[in-house]
Amino acid sequence: MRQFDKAILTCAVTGAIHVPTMSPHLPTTPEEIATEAVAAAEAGASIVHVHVRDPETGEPVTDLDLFEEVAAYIDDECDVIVQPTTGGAPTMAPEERVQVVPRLEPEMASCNMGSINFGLYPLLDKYDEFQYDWEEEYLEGTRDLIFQNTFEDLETILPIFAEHDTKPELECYDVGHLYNARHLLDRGLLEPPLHLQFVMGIHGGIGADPENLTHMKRVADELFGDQYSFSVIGAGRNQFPLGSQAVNMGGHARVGLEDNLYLAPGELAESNAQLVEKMASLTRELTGREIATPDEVRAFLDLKGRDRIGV
Ligand code: KMH
Ligand code: ZN
Repeated sequence: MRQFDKAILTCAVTGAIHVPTMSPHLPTTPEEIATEAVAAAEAGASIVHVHVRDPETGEPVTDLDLFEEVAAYIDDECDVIVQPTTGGAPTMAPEERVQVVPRLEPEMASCNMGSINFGLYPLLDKYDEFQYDWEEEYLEGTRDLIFQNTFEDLETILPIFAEHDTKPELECYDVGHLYNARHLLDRGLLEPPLHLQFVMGIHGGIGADPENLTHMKRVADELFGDQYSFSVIGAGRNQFPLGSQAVNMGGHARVGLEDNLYLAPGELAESNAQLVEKMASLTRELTGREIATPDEVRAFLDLKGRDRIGV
């Protein structure tokens, strides 16, 4: 693993897993998403991971004008690294999801390392009524859905990242995805060093157990030696336990309402910034590591820089 004395905190501000019924604090309009991202940056996030939603209904969309509006607002306000999703929602096709890269030409974007089941339907059991018509159908639809990221998709998508010098953050939902990344590295479709995101606790991916995080790192060490860094997403209530373990292991952590709606058991987070503040304080207290600034992350990950983004 590449050593970095500072910890990188990413904030994923809205995503495509949660629906508006689940929290009144989930940002959905471009203004809300952008202001939440700026506040998260002020709280210590060096990277903000961004999805967009229909401003009227909160439904996840891939509207490039919305992405552009959000990115432009954030860039005007602060120097955080804006990382748009190319995962979009599990319901969207890969060729549609990647279009944000040529449009924004961002410094980084997420890139999903394999196809998986992505079951959001268990969340249905927690709610009796839904605010919008689309929500129940959207969650139920994931019972029979594959989040598609085939080798052919990756062969198409990764050259688009390379063309725009956009660093892919490799979302790995299970151990096999690490081997997919090694294969793509061997074929020259990925360039070292890699920045991996271990996504743990999605229904269809690896479970969010501490032993599994140790195992993911052990396999990554074997496959990539000192040519990779990693961050961890612990879905739901696993956000802080796994984030803390990750920063203790010398890795990095992602928090935010995309992955977890709660500040503590039974207590909804009122903002993304609250989640970042909590992770920053846990990181300092548990490890003594300081939180990296966006420019320190740019240098560590060798990003092209803000002066070369499209928007
Ligand atoms: N939604 C998370 C489980 C992406 O947007 O490309 C992982 C993620 C992937 O954020
Ligand atoms: Zn995402």
